[in-house]
Amino acid sequence: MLIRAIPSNVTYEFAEDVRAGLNVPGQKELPSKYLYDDVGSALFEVISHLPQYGLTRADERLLRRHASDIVDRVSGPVAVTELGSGSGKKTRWLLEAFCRRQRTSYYPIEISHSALVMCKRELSDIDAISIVGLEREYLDGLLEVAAYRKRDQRLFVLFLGSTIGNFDRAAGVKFLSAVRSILEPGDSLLLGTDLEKPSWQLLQAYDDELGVTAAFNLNLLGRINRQLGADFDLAQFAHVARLNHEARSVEMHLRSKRRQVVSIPAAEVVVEFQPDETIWTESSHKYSAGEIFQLAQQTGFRCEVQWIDQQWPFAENLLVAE
Ligand code: AVI
Repeated sequence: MLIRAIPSNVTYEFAEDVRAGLNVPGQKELPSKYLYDDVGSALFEVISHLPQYGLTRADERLLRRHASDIVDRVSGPVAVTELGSGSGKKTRWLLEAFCRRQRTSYYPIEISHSALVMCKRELSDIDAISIVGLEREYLDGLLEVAAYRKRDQRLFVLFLGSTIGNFDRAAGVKFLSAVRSILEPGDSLLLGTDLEKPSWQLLQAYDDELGVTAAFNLNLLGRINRQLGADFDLAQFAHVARLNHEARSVEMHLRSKRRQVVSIPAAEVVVEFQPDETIWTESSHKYSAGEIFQLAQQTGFRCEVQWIDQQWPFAENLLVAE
């Protein structure tokens, strides 16, 4: 597989975002995309196997069960691209179904180089596939894939795993509209969305008793220590999962156990934490099934079909660009 990387000053951007987020007056915050370095991605993989966290397995079940149906609804020559492919494991069923029909190009778009390498290892045994990985932010990668598109070829975009839930609702609308603006009428987007469920189930899913989600969250401070030379004492922070009923989301925070001062040399900042003060590291928004039809309409798509998992409320939605 080819991986197209562009030189970028990743550490500089990380330092800038850390400085800005920890200087926000009121609620300190860090962007959730930084949870996924090599350690964080490995911990997320473990989370996806936890009995309390059914999201990834529901996504996989739906894709496996409905792969042929999904693929049959996309006619003609197709290029497949995926925003945030991760290891690519759950995409296998769809790619196999496309490749049974015709030779298929697959463009995974990922900011993580190691995820692209895993993706190649996972999927390159499929017959009649060609894989070109793009080490890019989602929209930059999608613009590039659109530029490669051949005449009469449709784009089939995958945005799975309810990553849309990690955007707040307004940002989700903006993002899907931006995706739509890169597509042509008739192109499709398969969107995975985690659905609303009881509070107890959400709290267990985001604060498992083994402490894997806690480690996933705390690793963000570990990453800042490793990459930016900071002196966070991880034992002095605790993982917190909190429901936000108004936003219909679960939030992850890191709570300072005492007053402490942390220095982050590469971000040129010294940060003071009060006892119980938190850093907000992620929000995971949950949707109602009906809301997706409105979301599609609002962003220039039509939701053609929705498949819902019976064991864990999760929907796979096929959106067609109007
Ligand atoms: C990747 N994303 C959809 C996961 C979620 O459920 O929001 C990330 C995650 N955070 C804690 N556990 C899993």
